[in-house]
Amino acid sequence: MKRLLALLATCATILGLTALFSPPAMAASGCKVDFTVTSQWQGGFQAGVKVTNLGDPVNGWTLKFALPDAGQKLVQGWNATWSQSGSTVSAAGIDWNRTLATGAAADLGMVGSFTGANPKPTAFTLNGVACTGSVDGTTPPDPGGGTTGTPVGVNGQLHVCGVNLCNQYNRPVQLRGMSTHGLQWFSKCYNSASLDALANDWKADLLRVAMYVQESGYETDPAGFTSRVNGLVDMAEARGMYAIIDFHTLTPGDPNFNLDRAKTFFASVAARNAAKKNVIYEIANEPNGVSWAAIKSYAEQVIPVIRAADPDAVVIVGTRGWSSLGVSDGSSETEIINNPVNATNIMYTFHFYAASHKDNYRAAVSRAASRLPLFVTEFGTVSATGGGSMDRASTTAWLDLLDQLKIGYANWTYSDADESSAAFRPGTCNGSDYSSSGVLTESGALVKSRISTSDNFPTS
Ligand code: IDC
Repeated sequence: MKRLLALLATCATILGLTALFSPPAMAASGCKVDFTVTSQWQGGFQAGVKVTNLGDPVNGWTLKFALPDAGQKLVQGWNATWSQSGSTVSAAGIDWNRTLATGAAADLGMVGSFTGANPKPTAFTLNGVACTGSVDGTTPPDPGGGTTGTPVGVNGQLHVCGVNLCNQYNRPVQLRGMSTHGLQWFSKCYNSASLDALANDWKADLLRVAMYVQESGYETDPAGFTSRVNGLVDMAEARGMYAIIDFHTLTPGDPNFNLDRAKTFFASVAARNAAKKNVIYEIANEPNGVSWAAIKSYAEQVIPVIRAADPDAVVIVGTRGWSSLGVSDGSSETEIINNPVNATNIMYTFHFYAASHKDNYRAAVSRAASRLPLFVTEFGTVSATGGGSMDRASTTAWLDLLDQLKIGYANWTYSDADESSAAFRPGTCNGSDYSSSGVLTESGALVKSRISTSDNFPTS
């Protein structure tokens, strides 16, 4: 009987009747095009063309559109293979942007000539399907609450799977984003304009909210800081970004010093944010001068408080020696592997400052990555003081390694602090421009160029 069915299936395939034996493939298609004229002059214009794939992932695409005037010509185009036939312009994806996951976008650009009043093209299609901003002509489902196609919209609730962070399709993802500076000092840097820039220009997946506990932080005004953190969680959520709530302990280095404060704080933020998909909890920034056993004991008291209120969120646990997996204290990741925190759905923190932490730290991360789920919740391109010169070579080596291992990261800092680790030049946060290249420091420019590349999050 089996053989007969197989024979029938083969005949059907030959006859092109596969559809009788298997359900028809229902590929969802849909796209959105943002065509922005960035400059215009007598008879010419330059435009940015952002193509977002709203349908199933595509491997190879052609964008087509019609130029409104007869005399209008494509003069030059970039980030695609461009051509013109009559009034139709075509742009085909190239090596590095030919694959577009659901929600992924390619940024193209063109220069055109025109004679009429309006250079804006019409009738955009992607692989022959009209780009109406919806999927198959219907209103797209909106998993992210107004944030379709964003990191949270695509990935949904995260969880730890093996040594990776996985999305709602149970596939590993790497989140790349920025850390705030201390909220007690740099609140003015976190507003609608700066978070829009982080989501739209930096294309960040993640905002780490660094709430210092000491140094004029949480301990001085628990209610005020708790509410500031919640406000930033909401602002990240509205833009489809994840938020890491960082209980930024630093001095003293023993997290148990703040155990009661941690329980109070996390009980409150976990209850308040339990229904959200974008929250990750980081329970101790950088334990130092303290044993792994003491950190583990702290974690095993704080994690149940979070779980009681928000059972499915990922929790990240700081490690010994300023979250160096113990390396800065002359130890190593083996103390954690041999005595892990007794909890599920957790990751361990690793921090580095590229000018201070090099090959032996990279070796530790490479070894640990196959045994422990790791998240680089903080790193600097400079020295561990947060200042000094940027180390481009070491930063690049680090970020290449993290990309390869799919380890998420957040850079210290998305602020205009007068120190070389800051992404913005001093004074930037007094204004409203967070987008132009003129406001970036050397570190900001490097990190932005790394974070803003396409995520290609897996969706099946
Ligand atoms: C630094 C800030 C600096 C501030 C200091 C206060 O950059 O402006 O005066 O904290 O404690 C860390 C810490 C992080 C440090 C950063 C740079 O998590 O709080 O920020 N760093 O020193 N670990 C390694 C480096």
